[in-house]
Amino acid sequence: MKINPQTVRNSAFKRDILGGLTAFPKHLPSKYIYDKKGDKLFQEIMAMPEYYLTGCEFSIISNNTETIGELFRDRENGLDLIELGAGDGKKTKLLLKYMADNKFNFVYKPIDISENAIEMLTENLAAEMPTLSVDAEVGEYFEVLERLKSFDKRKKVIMVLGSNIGNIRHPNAIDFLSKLKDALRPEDLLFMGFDQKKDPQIVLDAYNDKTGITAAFNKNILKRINRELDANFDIDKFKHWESYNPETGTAKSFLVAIEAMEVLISGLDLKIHFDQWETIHVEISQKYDDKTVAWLAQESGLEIITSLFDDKEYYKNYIFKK
Ligand code: AVI
Repeated sequence: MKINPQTVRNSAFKRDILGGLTAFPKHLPSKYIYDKKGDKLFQEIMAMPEYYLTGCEFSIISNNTETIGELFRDRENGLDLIELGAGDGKKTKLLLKYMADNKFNFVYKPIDISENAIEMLTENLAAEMPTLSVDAEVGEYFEVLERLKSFDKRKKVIMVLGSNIGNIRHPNAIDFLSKLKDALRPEDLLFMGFDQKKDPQIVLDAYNDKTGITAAFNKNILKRINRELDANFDIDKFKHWESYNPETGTAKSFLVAIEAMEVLISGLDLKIHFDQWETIHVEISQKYDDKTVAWLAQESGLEIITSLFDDKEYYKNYIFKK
């Protein structure tokens, strides 16, 4: 029997929504925010002045393009540049341009969970850099990690930008980094962005913009459940709430029910009760420091070669090897 991947995805979606909304306290996986509308809202978030992460990482890569590019280079056999969570590729293009201009022999392999993001990126690269070798894939990080091992004919560099690792808790981050390490050979590199601990107000503002874009992004998960699972969440009855614990470096996004209510999710044959002020925890955005990154690396069997940062040290990109 042939299994349709869309069916598998739908059943994982159903299982995760059911599990999260019947748990106490309630929670939902942030990866489900990213449908077409969620992708668009995330683009808007990245363009907001409060969301410093994108600008900081862009400045790190643009100020150090040559250093990074030359660390990646393999003059003999070339390399595969694999990007997990490629998004719109704006920052990566700086490196791709350097590598293309300096006659690197390489293939760029962007991988993203969003079909929509991959489609837009490949179209855009075909228009802007038509001679580039691009081999894009849609998939979840953990699914593709296994496949990465088969890229063993020549040097590979794996990139995870945008502090995407911050959306998972430390034990899962160690698991993720350990799996990445298993996919690396001694000559391979891992280039990863980690948002840093800083003035707590700056972190809070980044996830609680006055224009309400982040609130709309967070609430998009309820809209998606309404649409895909025939539910009747009244979006206006939920308030976006951000917290940041400067001790642990964990920012958390919640949706808070402003009044008691019942929600029917027909696709799950489920009625859920919300007490007034009951929460749904939707996302964590972990902030780091050098000690924490060194600890994560040690726990995962990785070695830090170097780190690069912006002038305010809000954000750091670390280069690891096995
Ligand atoms: C994708 N990820 C790293 C973003 C973050 O900063 O945690 C998602 C996001 N959520 C709200 N704003 C941005």
